[in-house]
Parts: sequence; C-alpha cells; structure tokens
Amino acid sequence: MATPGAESIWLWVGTLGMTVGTLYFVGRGRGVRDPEMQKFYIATIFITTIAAAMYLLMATGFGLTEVQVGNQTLDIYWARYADWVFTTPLLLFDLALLAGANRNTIATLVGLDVFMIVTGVIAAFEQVAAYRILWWGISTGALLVLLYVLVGTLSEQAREKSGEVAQLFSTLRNLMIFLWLLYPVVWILGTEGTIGVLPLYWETAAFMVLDLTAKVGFGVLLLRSRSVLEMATKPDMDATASA
Ligand SMILES: *C/C=C(C)/C=C/C=C(C)/C=C/C1=C(C)CCCC1(C)C
Repeated sequence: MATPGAESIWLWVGTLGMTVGTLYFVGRGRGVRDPEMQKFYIATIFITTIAAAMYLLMATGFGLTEVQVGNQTLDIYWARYADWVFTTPLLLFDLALLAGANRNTIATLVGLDVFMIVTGVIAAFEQVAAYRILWWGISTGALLVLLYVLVGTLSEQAREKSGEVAQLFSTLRNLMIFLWLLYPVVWILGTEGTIGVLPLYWETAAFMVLDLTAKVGFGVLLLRSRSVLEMATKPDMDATASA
C-alpha cells in the first residue's frame, strides 16, 4: 500500500462534497411517498454515498496501490473503479427512468457501462504500456457506443414525455455526454496513461471536479423539481400536463 501525497487535499474535498451532496439529497427525499418517485431519490442517494465512501478510502490511502510499468512505478487509485462500477450504472438508471426507458434499453446501457469500467480497470493494472493504451481504446470504444445509445434509442423514448420532462432529460443527457467524455481524456493525460502530461496532483483535482459535477451536480438538477419527477413517473399525466 502506498501513502497519498499532496493530492490527498483533493480527495478530502471530494469526500466532503459527496457527503454534503448525500445529506442534501436525503433532505430533498423526505416525505416522498410515491414508490416510483422514490426510485430517483434512492438511486441518487446511493450514488453520492458510494462516492463519499470511496473518496474517504482514497484520502486515507487504503484505496491506493502501485503498478509497475517498465521502469516506472505508477500510483493507482483503484478505489475510483470500485466507485464507478456501481455509480455509473446508477446514473444511467436515473436518466433511463426519466426517459421512461424499457428494460432492454436499460440493460444495454448498464451492460456497456460495466464493460467500459471493467476494461478501464484492466487498462489501469496492465503492466505493458502499449497494452494499457489498447485497453483504454477498448474502454473508450464502449463509452462511444454507450453515448450513441443515449442520443439514439434513449432520446427517442424520452421524446414521448411531456415538455418539461423532455427538457430536463436533454439537459442531463447533454451534461452527461460532456462530462463522461472528459474521463478518458484525463486518464490518458494523467499518470495512468504513462505519458505523464498531467501530474497526479492535477489529475486527482480534475477527477474530483468531474465526479462532483457528474454526481452531485447531476443529482441537484434531477431532484430540483418534484413536479417534473411526478410527470415523469405518471404516464397518463404526460400528455395533459404540458398541454
Ligand atoms: C461519477 C463517476 C463517473 C460519471 C465516472 C465516469 C467514468 C468514465 C466515463 C470512465 C471512462 C474511462 C474510459 C472511457 C477509458 C478508460 C479509463 C476510464 C475508466 C477513465
């Protein structure tokens, strides 16, 4: 086990931010009785709870390990992947729920997503530099297919929703596309990419900002209006509510 360096400041900021986000979402969810609506709150609260725990794990150094690549020793925060493998499917679940997606679409998105994170883990632990890049490419390929399903099938299903729901869906979808595309960029420029453009200190800061925006920011926008969530969960209200 390695000891975290100066970058631990960002990991503590991440822990705090995810904790505050969790408490805020718990507060927003109080008094929500409808089981369909509760799904949004449950998923969103789990997202930041898992992230808060994994940030704490990284800040305290348990979530950190070393990988030998040639004559380089890379500091790898493995707890990131333990976080992402659970939180990214939950984020997709939130968005799919808003879109009123069917089971097949949800399963496709989650399947692609888990494949993306698992191949990302292989990329992070691979000891041959060229193979790290190869697995990064495979993982990025999965991300691109996933985003294609988001703008295709999922957006089509969301189009049947009322104006405000469709509006919130496209805001969150666009935010997701923008943020998620930055993850492989930070990864390849950071220590994992072995080219060392972005030092660990700045890479950790970048992932922290991305994680907070993609989870807490996303959740704040999603849970902001209870009436929009009501419209999203009551199919019969859809057409009339916006008329
Ligand atoms: C809250 C955490 C989120 C939204 C994390 C998203 C992570 C990704 C989209 C990661 C993607 C990666 C690749 C596409 C290539 C390999 C490296 C990864 C795992 C960083």
